[in-house]
Amino acid sequence: MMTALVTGASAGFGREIARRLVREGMRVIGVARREARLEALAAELGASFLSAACDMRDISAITHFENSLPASWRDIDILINNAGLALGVSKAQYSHWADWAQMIETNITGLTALTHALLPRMVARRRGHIVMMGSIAGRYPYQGGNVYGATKAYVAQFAANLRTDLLGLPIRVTNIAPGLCGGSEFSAVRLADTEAAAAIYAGTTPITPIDIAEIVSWVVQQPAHVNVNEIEVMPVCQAAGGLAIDRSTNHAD
Ligand code: 8X3
Repeated sequence: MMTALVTGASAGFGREIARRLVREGMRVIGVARREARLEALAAELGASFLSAACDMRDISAITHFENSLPASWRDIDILINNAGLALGVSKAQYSHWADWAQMIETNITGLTALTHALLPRMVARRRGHIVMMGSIAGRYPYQGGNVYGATKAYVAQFAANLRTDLLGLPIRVTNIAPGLCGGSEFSAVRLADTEAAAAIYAGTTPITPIDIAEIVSWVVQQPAHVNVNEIEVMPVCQAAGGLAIDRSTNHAD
C-alpha cells in the first residue's frame, strides 16, 4: 500500500487530496497546524489516515519530522507539498514585511526543508514522487502578486531543478499550477475579509479543491515510467491578460 504525505491537509486542496488518495487505497499522513481539524479528518478517514500536527514554519520540527512518525509510516512514497498561502493584494511598495516573510517561510523555506528531510529515504528506497502545489501566479505577473507569485516561481524552478538532480533515479517530480480556485480559505486568508473574498468568485465558476484532488490523483497514478512535469490549470472563465502600458505620466527626461 502506498503512503502519501500531504501538507496543509486541514482544509482546501490538502484535505480534498487526502480524502481522494485514501479513497484510491493509499495511506495518507496529514500535516497541518490545526490539530482539531486534522483529528476531524482522521475520524472521517479512519486507519488509513495519520494526523501529524506540525507548523511548516517550525524548521526544527520539519527537519526531524520523519523520525517523529511511527516506524510503520516512515516509508513515504508520495510527498504532496501543498501547504502555502498568499497574504495581501497590495502593490509591493505598500505591502507589509510580515506578510512577505510569512509567505517566504511557508511557501519556500518550509516546503524546501520538508523536501530536504524526506528525499534521502526516497533515494535510498529508489521510490518517490514529489508533487508541488505551484500557482499560475508563479508564471504570470499581476498587480499585488509580488512575493506570492515569486514564491510560486521558486516552487516551479525547484521542481525543475529536482528533476534534473534526480535523473537516473526512479523518483518523480511534478509541479501543478492552478489558477482561480474557490471552495477553500485561500482568498479569505489573503484578504483577511470573507466578504471581499466571496466577491472575487462572484460571477465565476472557479476550479475547486475536488478538481485539484482529481488531477493529483491522476498524476501520482501514472505508470512508473511517466513523469508529468507540469500541469497548469485555470477555470474556463480565466485567461492571462496582456501587457500593460502607462500613458498617465511622461517618464521622458
Ligand atoms: C492561486 C491563483 O490567481 O490567486 O495561486 O494567484 S491566483
